[in-house]
Amino acid sequence: MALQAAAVLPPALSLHKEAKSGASFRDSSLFGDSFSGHVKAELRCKREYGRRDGVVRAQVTTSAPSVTVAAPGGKKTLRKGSVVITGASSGLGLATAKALAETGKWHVIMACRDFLKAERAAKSAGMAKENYTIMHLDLASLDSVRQFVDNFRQSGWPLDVLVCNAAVYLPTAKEPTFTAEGFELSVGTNHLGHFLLSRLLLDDLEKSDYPSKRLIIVGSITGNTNTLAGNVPPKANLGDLRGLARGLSGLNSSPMIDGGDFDGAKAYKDSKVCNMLTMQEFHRRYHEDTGITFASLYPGCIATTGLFREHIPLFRLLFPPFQKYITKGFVSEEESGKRLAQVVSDPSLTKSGVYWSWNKESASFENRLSEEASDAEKARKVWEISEKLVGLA
Ligand code: NDP
Ligand code: PMR
Repeated sequence: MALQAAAVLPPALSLHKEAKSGASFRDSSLFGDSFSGHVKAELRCKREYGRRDGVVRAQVTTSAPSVTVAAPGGKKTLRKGSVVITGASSGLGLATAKALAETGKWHVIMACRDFLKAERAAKSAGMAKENYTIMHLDLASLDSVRQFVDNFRQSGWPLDVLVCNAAVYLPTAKEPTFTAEGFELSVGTNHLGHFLLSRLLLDDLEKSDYPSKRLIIVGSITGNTNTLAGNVPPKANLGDLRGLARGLSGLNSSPMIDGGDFDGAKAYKDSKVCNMLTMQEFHRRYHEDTGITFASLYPGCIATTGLFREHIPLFRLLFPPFQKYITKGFVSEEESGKRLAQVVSDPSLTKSGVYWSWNKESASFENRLSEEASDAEKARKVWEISEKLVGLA
């Protein structure tokens, strides 16, 4: 029946039969549907926002984003899930978008700062047009984050899962650079941009009728000092948060969370600690009331991604073989994408407040965070200071 339905409908209205529930060492310079008579299908106008030459442009496409169908036997089949992934134009984000899109069970909203790059990336990854929408988001601008939220709401897509994945890593920078609002760029983008985005989109997640709603923030081993990788200097350390409390502006205060001198590699690792603390604070504040699953993860060392674009060429040459043959922590972009896609959609990964990792057989397990990355009092303080910085308190 479902097949017949799909055959008579235009491609943009094809229905998806779902079998499963979706509930389912400084100097580091070297390494420096089933179908019944009661199908309710809606044609919605989708606007895809692109930015070229600084101009935000709107494109209109049609598709059927949300088809929930009651089968005659009373069994419900699941509509397509709708997932927003930040930084889906390369690396882990793109691989995850591709893995989810390929299932035919997910529509991926690729939230990216470079519309054209994202479009090319989706095409070259072989993603079918009806499985994704690109929307502009620059996490280094809080105005852009707010604009994205408005645009997303106008688009009509539900929000079932939000993946905060985008990041910058500036290990060779001698001087700090800043976001539009004047926050040091790594913490401003990786933590504060995502903090505002996820706080604003929490309502949208809560409204979703999808069986398993999830908010996922990508963490990392390098922010966890209970690991060998996390002990490679400079180590993550948020200190007493004095720099964060003063706004990371670098003007009359430090650009670093702990109030110290600027260090790009440390700023990245500190931002990952903030990401992991934020996920746990979300869990404590909202899981029980909303039923949303909050999770973080370390996807493995994806040594080939654009994250290392600012590093010296020798590092980029030696880092992949070092991780493949020495630490054996290497994971391909494709494999890392499958891992994050699991955290998005696997019915067995619904536990909230978990930091997921994978063992050598590529099986997921609940990992332990470092003392600092699991410090509830610090998480509360980071939350409270961050909400002031982004204008929520
Ligand atoms: P990539 O550089 O390939 O991807 C990062 C993405 O973030 C890109 O799409 C980039 O956009 C986007 N981005 C950067 N700045 C902004 C911004 N201001 N606004 C919107 N998007 C932005 O790196 P990875 O895929 O490796 O990193 C993805 C995540 O995985 C990060 O959170 C990282 O911390 C984490 N991670 C990575 C590991 C690794 O070994 N690579 C290990 C552990 C965690 P653009 O394409 O336009 O540059
Ligand atoms: Mg690391 C089991 C050992 C292990 C793992 C899993 C990683 C992951 N790294 C390990 C060990 C080491 N690294 C050792 C022994 C060294 C000293 C030679 C080392 C060095 C090193 C450097 C210089 N490693 C790095 C760098 C980076 O610049 C990367 C970084 O810290 O980015 C913030 C990095 C990484 N090592 C990893 C992972 C996953 C990274 C990328 C970090 C991230 O995205 O969080």
